[in-house]
Amino acid sequence: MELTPQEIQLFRHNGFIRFPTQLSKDHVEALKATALKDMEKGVEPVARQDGRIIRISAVWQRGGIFQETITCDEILNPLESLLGPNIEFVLNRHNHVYLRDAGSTHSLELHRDVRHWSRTIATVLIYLEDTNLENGCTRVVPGSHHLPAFASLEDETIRRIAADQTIPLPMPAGGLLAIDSMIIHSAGINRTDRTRMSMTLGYHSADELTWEDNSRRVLVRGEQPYRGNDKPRE
Ligand SMILES: O=C(O)CCC(=O)C(=O)O
Repeated sequence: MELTPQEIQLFRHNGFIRFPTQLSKDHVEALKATALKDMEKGVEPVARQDGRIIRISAVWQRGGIFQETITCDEILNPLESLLGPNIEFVLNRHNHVYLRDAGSTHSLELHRDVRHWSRTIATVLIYLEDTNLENGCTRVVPGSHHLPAFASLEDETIRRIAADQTIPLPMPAGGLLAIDSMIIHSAGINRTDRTRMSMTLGYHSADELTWEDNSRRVLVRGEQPYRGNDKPRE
């Protein structure tokens, strides 16, 4: 399903959009089961907090259902409305599944994923469990992707403005949230005794000025056209 011109405009204006598509219940259960198995077995690379595995990284490289999810139509069809027909998946930003519990501290601080609008990515958050105010749904500052590129969240005024304007975005299991990664955002605190699992994926349009193969990106839709003006004429 494509996005409407209004949804595309809202994404550009606000810096986020809930996709009209969702992953099926079966897909979510299978993905969750595989991620939990990798966590139980400690399949590297993983991140730990207080000895517990709270994140599995390099999910593209794990293949199987992870790659099926990264390339599924439920994500790539609406993403194509934002990025155009040639889409690359970014291996070295996100590319992970988080299991957040009450003790998790990762990504709780308001932040941007990238530092400049000329190099932003579209991040898709896939919720593998319902997220809400209690278990720490994602929080965003609408429109903050337009703030000056190097507005630093270490600056006290910017931090106060961002904190005052943050809104929570509850999502159902299987729900897909796309953000412009320049948007100021964070995960919320999980105040329950249950987990909150989500997968985070970064995409951008295929770079028409990059000539060499880039081993840190994978083309997941369309083609890789080179349009540099040094291209030999046919
Ligand atoms: O999981 C979330 O709600 C936000 C994740 C996040 O901020 C990040 O991965 O940069």
